Amino acid sequence: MSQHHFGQCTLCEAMCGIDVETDGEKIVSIRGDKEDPFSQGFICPKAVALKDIHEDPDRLRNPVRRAGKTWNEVAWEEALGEAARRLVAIRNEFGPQSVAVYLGNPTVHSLGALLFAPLFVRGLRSRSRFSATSVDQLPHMLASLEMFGHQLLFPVPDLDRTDHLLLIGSNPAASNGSLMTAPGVMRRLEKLKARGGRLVVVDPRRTETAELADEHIFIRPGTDALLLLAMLETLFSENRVRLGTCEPFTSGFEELAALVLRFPAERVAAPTGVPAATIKRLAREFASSRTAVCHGRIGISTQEFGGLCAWLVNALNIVTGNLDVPGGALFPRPAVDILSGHPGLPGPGHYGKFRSRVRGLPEFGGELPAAALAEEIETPGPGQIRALVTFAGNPVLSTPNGTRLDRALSSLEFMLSIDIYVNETTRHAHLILPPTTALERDHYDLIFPALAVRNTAKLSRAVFEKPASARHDWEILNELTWRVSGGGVIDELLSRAQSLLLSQFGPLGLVELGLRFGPYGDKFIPLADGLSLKKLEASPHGVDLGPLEPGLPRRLFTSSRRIHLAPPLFVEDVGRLESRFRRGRDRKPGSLVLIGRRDLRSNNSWMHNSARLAKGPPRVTLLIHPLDAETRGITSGDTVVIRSRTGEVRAPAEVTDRIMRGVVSLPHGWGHGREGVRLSVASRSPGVSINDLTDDLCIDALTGNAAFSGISVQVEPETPKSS
Ligand SMILES: Nc1nc2c(c(=O)[nH]1)N[C@H]1C(S)=C(S)[C@@H](COP(=O)(O)OP(=O)(O)OC[C@H]3O[C@@H](n4cnc5c(=O)[nH]c(N)nc54)[C@H](O)[C@@H]3O)O[C@H]1N2
Ligand SMILES: Nc1nc2c(c(=O)[nH]1)N[C@H]1C(S)=C(S)[C@@H](COP(=O)(O)OP(=O)(O)OC[C@H]3O[C@@H](n4cnc5c(=O)[nH]c(N)nc54)[C@H](O)[C@@H]3O)O[C@H]1N2
Ligand code: SF4
Ligand SMILES: [Mo]
Repeated sequence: MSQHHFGQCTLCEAMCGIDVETDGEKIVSIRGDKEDPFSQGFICPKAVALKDIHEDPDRLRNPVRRAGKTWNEVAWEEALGEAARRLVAIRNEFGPQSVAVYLGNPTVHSLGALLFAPLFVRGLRSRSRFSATSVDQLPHMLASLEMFGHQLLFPVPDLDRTDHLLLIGSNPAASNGSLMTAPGVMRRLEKLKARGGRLVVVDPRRTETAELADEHIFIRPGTDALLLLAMLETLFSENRVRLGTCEPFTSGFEELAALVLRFPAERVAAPTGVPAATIKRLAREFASSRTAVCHGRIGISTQEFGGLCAWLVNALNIVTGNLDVPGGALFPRPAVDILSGHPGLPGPGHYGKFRSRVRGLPEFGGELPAAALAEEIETPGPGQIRALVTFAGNPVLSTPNGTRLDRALSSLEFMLSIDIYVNETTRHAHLILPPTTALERDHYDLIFPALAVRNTAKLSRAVFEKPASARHDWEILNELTWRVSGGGVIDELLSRAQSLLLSQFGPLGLVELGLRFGPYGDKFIPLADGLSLKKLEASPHGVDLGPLEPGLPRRLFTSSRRIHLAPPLFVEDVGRLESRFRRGRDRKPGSLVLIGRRDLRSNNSWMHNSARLAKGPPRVTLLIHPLDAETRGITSGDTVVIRSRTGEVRAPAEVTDRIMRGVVSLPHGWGHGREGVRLSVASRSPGVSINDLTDDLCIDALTGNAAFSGISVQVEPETPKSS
């Protein structure tokens, strides 16, 4: 007899509702849940691949230990004991900083990991903490911290009500949206257009999203901060600014006004490649629209001026009166409020409290930039990293200068990976501990409701009971935590007691507390009507809690309870931007500028082992403009060699005018041809890694975030054509 299980897809940020039909242990189908009030039946092709992950014969199901090039299964107790012993031994000999940890992207998509990884990391007592944050949204987090007082207080575009959406460096047609949880985002954009709204896309590539837009504007990679400053200059000098409802609690208006005057559109037209008249028109159209919202993502955050861009996007929304109003950018009100300050949940955050040992890069929220990981492993001296734990991360493919990190990992004295595959990163581990995966665990999303375009709540129960021999990620983390925590007998006892208590509660027990004490909760008052796990259990498709609503200044976390429009950190960084462009972009003659891209049927570096997603024409191609191709004697399909300071790769060329002249694009997440990778499907079309070309020295110096966009490369045919 078949059964239907309703839940949430946890592969990306969109939180789509899924309907998984099973027959015993078999998955019959995975479809969109039509009754999910938020996603209304939408799913993308990746959801169906949850089945492939579940059934993948290459997926690890038991701990494995590496002996040279072979892997042998080990019992859980033995593996956990050994892992902890080796980490503690290295810490005892070389000090706490010698043991590092890297948390990857799927950490935020697992309730158990999200709650228990921070405890494990704290237990390690090391400052050598890294995560995918610093190859992703760190600039946005710094902007939130500096402007609104909390690293996770993100203004979210009110997609379903806005009259004008300006998207900069974001391609939801492929990514399904980011820092903007909106299942079926392209349907929502179509509706925006249908109700007479305007969609404008600024991107060095005419993306699939740009194809839908009313207007697409090419921009030179890495110059968005200049564009945004010039848009603001137009608005200030033409007296088109208004703070609207935020006026009583916004400071820094005069400073911002004075600063942007240095950036008239005429001054930035050449470096950005956007004509002055276009910049002014963009600004005027934005400001004169009844409601408007600007949203920037990966393209503006993983670049040399990511911090400035994230700040200026917020500033544009604020000075046009579009913050905290319907149709503009609003702060969600999630049912479990992760900003509430509950113990175990992230605090407001901090920046620059300490710096990395080798390059002096700033910490953010207690983490160091991933771009510094390799040098911290390679550079001798006190504090050198000698052991590494990776959790759900593949930094060899996902962080800049992956080649260098790849080499560095092989020099570690000990490496532990908590991961489900032997891939480019985990192949270096001495031990791999595999947790259960999405369909085997309960889920309640703690992060993405705080980024969602509508307030909703949903509980997903595990589709399958986990096999008796399997462990959930939180169980693994919890076991490791008490084993590594001990600073003495008392510490160890306390830590063990905490661990026992937490394992009694389990992740859902903690969610229950958050729900009932949360903004929609019953506060445990008898007979009170409010959200609880039981209520959610009774609504398997999820609960709609309504559109986003204004919430300022109550929601602000700044000590002044004001929005800081011109935080000193950003104001100072404008000097770096100016001198960068005064100097000109120091590029070798004939060089091109490399950017990345995403593909709808891929998920960063790790879903290429699903045959249904991997099929089709090769996706790792170099997009190049016809004029750039012509001067180099390149035609579509030719293999080209792409070189940068850090490395070289080969890929077929795809000549297209969808990419700006002077710019080339490769997708990220491929490069599965490395020796020892155990991904049988992915290895058949391995592609190459763009991060063998990106540079660990190219970062946003303010935030330490990786600058993937704007890498200078040389491109030539592998075999020059004879003329
Ligand atoms: N050039 C370039 N580089 C980029 C980007 C870019 O745009 N351009 N994007 C960046 C961004 S935004 C991100 S978020 C990062 C991602 O970078 P990472 O987080 O380092 O890497 P992922 O590719 O997400 O790899 C996820 C890992 O988790 C494992 N995994 C999958 N599911 C589970 C699970 O349930 N539990 C555990 N324990 N492990 C699991 C997979 O096997 C894989 O090893 O890449 C960044 N790198
Ligand atoms: N299918 C799929 N979905 C995903 C992922 C995936 O790998 N595959 N990854 C998930 C993750 S971890 C994240 S963080 C999100 C990211 O979500 P998005 O931010 O939407 O990611 P991208 O599709 O990479 O879009 C970034 C865009 O920025 C453009 N760009 C590059 N450089 C510049 C620049 O200098 N200026 C401007 N203005 N634009 C620039 C690129 O051409 C690209 O179109 O996607 C998530 N969803
Ligand atoms: S867009 Fe696709 S991957 Fe993302 S949550 Fe929805 S179905 Fe899952
Ligand atoms: Mo990401």
